[in-house]
Amino acid sequence: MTEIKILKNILDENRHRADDNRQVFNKHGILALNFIASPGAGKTTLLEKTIFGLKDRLNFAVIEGDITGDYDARRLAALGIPVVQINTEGGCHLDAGMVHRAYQDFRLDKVDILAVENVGNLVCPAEFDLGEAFKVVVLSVPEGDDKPAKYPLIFSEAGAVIFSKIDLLKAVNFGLDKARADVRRINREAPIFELSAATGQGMGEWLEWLSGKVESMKGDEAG
Ligand SMILES: Nc1nc2c(ncn2[C@@H]2O[C@H](COP(=O)(O)OP(=O)(O)OP(=O)(O)O)[C@@H](O)[C@H]2O)c(=O)[nH]1
Ligand SMILES: [Mg+2]
Repeated sequence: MTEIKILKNILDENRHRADDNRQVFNKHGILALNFIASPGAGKTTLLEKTIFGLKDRLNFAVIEGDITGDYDARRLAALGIPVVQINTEGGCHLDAGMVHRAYQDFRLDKVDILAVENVGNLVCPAEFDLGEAFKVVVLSVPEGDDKPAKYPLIFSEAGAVIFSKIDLLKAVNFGLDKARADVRRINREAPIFELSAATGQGMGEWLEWLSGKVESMKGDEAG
């Protein structure tokens, strides 16, 4: 029983901090996104291509979550945007407190989209709200079309789902219809994008949808 209480306290405290983060992001008109996927699903590559595609129109900042090292942070900093690396030193997810400390380094009035790349993991990050507007859950097709059915919690929480590495579809025998239907059973709302950050296929639709989200958020503020 004690263990259950401790976990509840951790999650309650995280929720309060996440609400504080959300207030800060809203105050500054920032669309905060929490990118979640298995290791190697293509989060950083997708972020590189997303930032490259929109950076003339929108200002990005990135918080990179990794167990150790700063490989991904260096890849994204090469695009000339502000990046903060968090190392969890073994932890399998980011929490709202870590994100709070990380964004102190940014000039928030200059940020339109704050992208958080969570630690590669399809399970642990599901429980920890960071204060994001929504979670972007990325499933690369080599991982298999059964993953939405096997890891339903994270797909149920997604504000957008991306089937990535679609260029590998034929080679890995991923059933798009099955995966789509399984996501829909779990999550009625989230748009599902099918794209390849490597070839650019499907990227246009994702970028258009994302910039529309920023516009509607800024519109809500003005109104
Ligand atoms: N074929 C193909 N390969 C891709 C695509 N996107 C990423 N990759 C490759 O997949 C591998 C992992 O990509 P990353 O972007 O580093 O994946 P990640 O999810 O950020 O990985 P972690 O941060 O370590 O969890 C790299 O070798 C990429 O080149 C894609 O659209 N198609
Ligand atoms: Mg990465």
